This record gives sequence, C-alpha cells and structure tokens, in this order.
Amino acid sequence: MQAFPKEFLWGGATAASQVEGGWNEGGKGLDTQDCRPQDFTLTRAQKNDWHFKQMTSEKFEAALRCTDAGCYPFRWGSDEYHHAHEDIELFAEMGMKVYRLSVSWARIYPNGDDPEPNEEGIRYYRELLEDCHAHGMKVFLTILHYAIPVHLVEAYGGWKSRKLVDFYVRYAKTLFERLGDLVDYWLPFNEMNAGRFNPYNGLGLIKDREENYEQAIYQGLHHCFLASAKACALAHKMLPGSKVGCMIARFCHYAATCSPEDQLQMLHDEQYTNWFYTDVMVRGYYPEYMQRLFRDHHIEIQMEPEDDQILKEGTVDFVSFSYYFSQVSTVDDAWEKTDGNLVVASKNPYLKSSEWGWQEDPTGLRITLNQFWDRYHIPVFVAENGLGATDVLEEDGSVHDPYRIEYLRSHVKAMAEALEDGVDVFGYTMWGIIDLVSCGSIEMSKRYGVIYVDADDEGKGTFKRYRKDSFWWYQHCIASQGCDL
Ligand code: BGP
Repeated sequence: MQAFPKEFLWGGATAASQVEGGWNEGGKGLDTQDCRPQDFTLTRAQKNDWHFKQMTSEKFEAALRCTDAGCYPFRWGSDEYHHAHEDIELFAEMGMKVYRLSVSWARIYPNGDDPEPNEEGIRYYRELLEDCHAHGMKVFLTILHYAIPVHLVEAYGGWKSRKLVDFYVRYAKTLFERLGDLVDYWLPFNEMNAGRFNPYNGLGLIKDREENYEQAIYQGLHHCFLASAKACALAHKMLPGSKVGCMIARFCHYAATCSPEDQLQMLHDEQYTNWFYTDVMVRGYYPEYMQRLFRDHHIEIQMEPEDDQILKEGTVDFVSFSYYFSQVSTVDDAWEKTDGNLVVASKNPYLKSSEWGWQEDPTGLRITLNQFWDRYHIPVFVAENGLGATDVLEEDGSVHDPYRIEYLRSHVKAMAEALEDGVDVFGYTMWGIIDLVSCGSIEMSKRYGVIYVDADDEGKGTFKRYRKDSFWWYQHCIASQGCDL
C-alpha cells in the first residue's frame, strides 16, 4: 500500500469534559457536561434510551445543587487533570504527531461571562501544551467541545442568546493571546451540527424551558456560526498564518432503495444533517436549500445587518469531521432502526454493528473524504474515528482488543484509498486515544482508548494507565507511515 505522506498528522483526540476530571479544582466552574447524570442501576438498553439521555430542568437543577461528584461521571472523567504528564508521555511513546484536545471554557472563565480569566486554568493548559511540544507533538485545539459554563445557561438561556457570541469571542481571544504560541491547529467548535441533533450538548438548551424549541435551535446555531466566524477572523488577525477549521459529526447516508423518494430523502438528510453546517463555515453564507426548510417550518432567524459580512469574513482553512458509522435514508417509517452517535439511525443490512449498535463502515469514510474534497477543495482532517467496546484488563496488565485493531485497520485503509483518489487528507486523530467517559452513554465501560484507564462507570478504580494491544498496533502503524497495518 502507498505510504501516507511523511508530514501526515497521526494522532489521538479527547475532550476536556470526558477526560479531565478535576471538576472543582484549579478554580474551574461547573459546566453543562458536569450536570449530566448517570443511573448506575440501569441496564445498557435503558441507559441508551433516548428519553433517559434527554436533559430536563429537574435533572439540571438537581445537578446544580449537588456539591460532590455524585452520579456525574464527567466530574471525574479519566482524571487527566492529575495524569497529564503521564498521558503525554504515553502518546509520545506511540509516536503520535499531534494531540487533539479541548480547553474547558469553565476552567478559563468559570462563569463564562467573568471579566477576567482564571490564571490557574491558563497555567494548566500552558504546561500541558508545552509538554506536548517538548515531546515533539503538535497541538490541535478545540475551543469548545460541548461543555458550557452553567451560568450561561442559567442567566442567558444558552446559545439562543446573542450575548454568548461576545462571551465566546472574549474566551477565544484569551486563548489566542495566552496559548497562541503553542497551538498548531484551531477548531472553534466541536461538531457544529450537534446543536441540532443534541441541543443540550451543542447549545445548552433544555427542552422543557423552551417555548419554541426548533426556533431556539436555529437561532442558537446562528449565534454559533457567528462566534465561529469571529474567532476564525480574529485568529487570522492575531496569529498570522494560523490554521482554523470547522467540524461536524459526519452522518454518511445511503438511500435504502433506488426509488426516487428514497433518493430525495437521502439528499435532504445530507443537506440538513451535514452540508448546511460546513457550507456556512466554509463558504461563508447560508445555503439556499435551508431557506425552504425554514419557510416550511416557520423558523425565522433573527439576524443583524452585519451578520452576512461576519460569516463571509470568517471562513475556515480546513474542514474536519468525526466519523463512526453510516446509516440509511428512507421514507419508510417502519424501516428497522439502530443506534448512532446521539441519534437513532436506520439499519443497513450489509453492515455489522458495534456492541452499541453503531454500524461499522470503513467504505463510508472513503466516500466521506471524497465528498468533502469534491465539494470544497480545501484540506480535510479526520478529527475523530474509533470503536467503543467493552475491554477486559487481564491480571498481567494486558488488554486484548483485536476488534479495535480490526476497526482501526479498516478505516486507515479506507483513508489510504482516499489519498489515492486524490483527496488532500492531512491528519487523523483517533477518538478516545485514552479511555474516557462516553459522551452519549455517560459511562466508562464504552471504551475507545488504545490506553486503558482502570476506572469503572462509578469512578471506582486506581485510574492507572495500561497499554492495550491496539497501543502497539497504532505505534507500528505510525512508524510504518500506515504501510504495515
Ligand atoms: C462524538 C463526540 C465525542 C465522543 C464521540 C463518541 O460525537 O465529539 O465527544 O464522545 O462522539 O461518542 P460516544 O462517547 O457517545 O460513544
């Protein structure tokens, strides 16, 4: 197989809320992820039930009152807050070229709207990023990966308030000023389309508090687009030559049949769940097809006269996405369903599914890469890809995870094919390079890492790190430039 280019960025990805822990240390404020509870008595099926995962004001207010870690797994994560140096050393041992991580907004601005940043938080990230560089790794920094300071939800109602744009820009500016010399790639928002498929994670919206939920979602998204564009323009101004990207959770769709209705459904699914978001951030304006959707759903986004210009001036340098599975588009409501990344997906009989029902499809990654490149012709980055599975830590400290190796191998091969197809894909950060709390199912036992963390769903354990078999596989993959898989 053709080698990946020498400068290809092999790496791993995490998010502060899922890996860091230290929820009430170093001056950190409480954020929206710290407030998502788990019920440890539920079965897996119950935990994954959509209704259980939905945030309600009752749950949210209970979380605000809870002053210990309680039943809130994001409050302890994988305790990277106390293991950062050790983790960086393990990443470097693997030969990783880049670490994708996020900053916790509430660690820098505990309430989100504070006039001054929290110096202790800045110090924590400076040391962490310096450590990456000392180990020869580049830094890919996500400015906002879901966790919003709770005060912004309580006082302003989350992203539906335009005030958040200014608070976010102040936060981003602080990062550019104080960490700018240590960051190689910037990502203003993780999975922009989450605002639509998971409005609590993406926008800090709580459904039962909204009179018109759909309206609040698109208004909130508009503010996120503005914030992203402003951050992008500001980074380019403050840090000349800086690279700023956008990201979505990629939902790869296949029409269930060749009936024109299913084909049209596929077109709409692609537009509404994927392209809308990248079209705005790459091209700098709202695509025409969304006007139809807004009209049909009586959505009126409040925009200011300067907004067109803001979007136009804040377009990105590269496009990135998370990719885990593909799904089927159909007009048949009775079509069999399965789980997907915070969504319910239609089942594809040609694919096998993970333990959590996500349909594994490496070819979909090749298709996705081709589609992004064809559509935008700007560099493409695979910001997340990986397999959540149950792993077993053996007595001798080993973890045998051939299923993960197989998943990663097939997806790296698909990426190699896309390179051959002519796609300018410049990096790959495997998701959950180290075990962390699952975003969707709020549990540790859905493990993604090539590094095992000895902690259970309730946060009990030593938090000691162990190399899984996939650790050695990835090390070899990187060393051989993806040639020997
Ligand atoms: C993406 C998120 C991540 C991550 C991943 C896996 O949507 O950006 O935060 O968690 O999905 O999802 P899960 O943890 O639900 O298995």
